[in-house]
Amino acid sequence: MSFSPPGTSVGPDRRDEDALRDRVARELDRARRRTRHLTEAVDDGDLRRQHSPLMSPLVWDLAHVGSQEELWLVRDVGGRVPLRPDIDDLYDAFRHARADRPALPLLSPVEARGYVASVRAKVLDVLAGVPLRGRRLVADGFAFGMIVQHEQQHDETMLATHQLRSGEPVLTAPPVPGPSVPPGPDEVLVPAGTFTMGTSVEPWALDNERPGHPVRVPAFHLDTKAVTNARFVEFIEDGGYERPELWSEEGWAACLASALRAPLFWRRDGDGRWWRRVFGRWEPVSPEEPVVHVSFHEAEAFATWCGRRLPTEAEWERAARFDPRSGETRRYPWGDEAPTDRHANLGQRHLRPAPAGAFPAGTSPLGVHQLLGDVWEWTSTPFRGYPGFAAFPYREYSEVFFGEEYRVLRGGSFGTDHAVARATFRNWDYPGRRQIFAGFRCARDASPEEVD
Ligand code: AVJ
Ligand code: FE
Repeated sequence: MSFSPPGTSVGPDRRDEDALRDRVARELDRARRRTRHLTEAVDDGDLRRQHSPLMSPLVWDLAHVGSQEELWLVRDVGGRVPLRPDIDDLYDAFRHARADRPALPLLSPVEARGYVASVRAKVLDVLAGVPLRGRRLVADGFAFGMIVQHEQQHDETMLATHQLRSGEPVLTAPPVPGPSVPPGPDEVLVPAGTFTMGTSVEPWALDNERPGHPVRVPAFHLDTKAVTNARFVEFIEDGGYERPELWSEEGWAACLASALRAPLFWRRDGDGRWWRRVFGRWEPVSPEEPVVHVSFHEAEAFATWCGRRLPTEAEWERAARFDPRSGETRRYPWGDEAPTDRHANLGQRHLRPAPAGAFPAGTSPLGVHQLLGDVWEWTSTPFRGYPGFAAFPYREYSEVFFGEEYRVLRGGSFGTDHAVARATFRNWDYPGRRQIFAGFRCARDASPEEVD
């Protein structure tokens, strides 16, 4: 583990730093293996093609990952000369809308692969020499952690592009586990109380998760499971998509404009059975799986239909972090231990969400299943900075997106890596979007007699 020559005295700080360097290198490599898996599964034509106007060509994501890595780790952290300053503009997400990216003079697949590999070689050289303390950008390996999370998030975006693409299926994964415990009651009462929302101590937490701050949450009921396909079919069959009173004004306008009838990727056969396309394969809709590929508007209409509502972001995080035994705020629903394969359906190990009860080790103390993994969960809260927010290291990561037009999603999906899926991690999208791996669970206010 230590790279010091024999005879050199190595203090504990130095040894910790070497262990951190090893961890950073492993995390960078894990992200890169996933990127390669996603970009080697299809041919060059497919890599350059735009599979949906909502998405970039996969070859853009690939070189963009390298370009961000070069910008932060080679130039800023390493103080080295840029490899390709001429391509900065092409891979600046703010310069070109996704829909316009296929027309740009992008690097070819072979050039993009060469570019990301050269950047990575330089980064590993920088990593070997840079102190991981002192300057805030490098303290605890933050900038490296940020770039790992950036690549993993683009990997999830590329996975969403794979789900949108038509043609022969190219991705495979083992089936999800079934429930190994009965899911128990449908909802739990989360008692009123104050918890620490966000974090000031998680070393790789991004700016929008900071700082940790106390939030008081009134008592509320939360579903122990994400809404299933079976329940969503009931909503459809009960005229959910035909009843404006169930929808917000904006939601109903979106429903009419896109003639919504069902979640994205669903179709009904002549016998009235529902099918859904999963990474290129048509299959009967699985009743017990969480519904996925619904917009915030669809989630909200469903909740209204069953006399409920979506949880706020603070309610969601309290349910995910509050330990009723100690009264403390923890890192994960199951405690402070980092996620393993036993805790949650994360990291693209499977290509679909799992039914409730499949990951009993990840259940919260109150009995809420699978808050992390499976599907991103829509909350009712617009994306805003926490009190005391300060953009770091750049405004374009979070701050420029703050405002009423985005809603926050929590918890991560089957396609989210555990380097990203913290209980404090915040995702956001437009309320009408359905291409991400998003579902939801419902909540409702507690009545006064239920509150002590
Ligand atoms: C946090 C998933 C909304 O994909 O736009 C990627 C993550 N930021 N590159 C996005 C991100 C810069 C971001 N989301
Ligand atoms: Fe990006």
